[in-house]
Amino acid sequence: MSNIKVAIIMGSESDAEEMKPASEVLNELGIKNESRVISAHRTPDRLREYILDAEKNGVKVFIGGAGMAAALPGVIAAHTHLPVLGVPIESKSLKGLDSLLSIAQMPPGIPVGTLAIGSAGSKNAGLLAAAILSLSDQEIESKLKNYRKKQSDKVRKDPL
Ligand code: RP5
Repeated sequence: MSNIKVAIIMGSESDAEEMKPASEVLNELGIKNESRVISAHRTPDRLREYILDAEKNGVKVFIGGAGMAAALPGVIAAHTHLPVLGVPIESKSLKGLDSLLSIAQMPPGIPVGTLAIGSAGSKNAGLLAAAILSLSDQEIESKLKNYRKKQSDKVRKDPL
């Protein structure tokens, strides 16, 4: 892992499509990131090792995407003091409400910043990671401001 600032971890390969907007927006802002499939319950040892290595190698923000019981973001947060952003994956049976409540309802002491369900949350997790990095990186700050300006400029001013 070299120069990677944001580590995106998802619980299953089946989460990849919904998690893609996070890496896309980070790439657009020129922020190095890497996406991995590591499950909190199927590969717990691999998860712990990855988080500890990532911290040592200079990762600053973790994004965790998971569905159903969605323990992953909380387990990431258990292993690091760095900011962890959680993306609830839209599950089949409960449409992601299960994942949302699991990720948002962290007991006090170990926080996970919880985003919206699915690809909207994933994109916002990427943008929020960029905002966190912008606190100590002027280049990211200016790219993020420019991204926001372009977004504002696209909103129609004339009446429909
Ligand atoms: C969670 O269980 C994953 O994040 C995924 O959203 C869900 C189902 O996983 P698969 O059975 O599709 O691998 O751990």
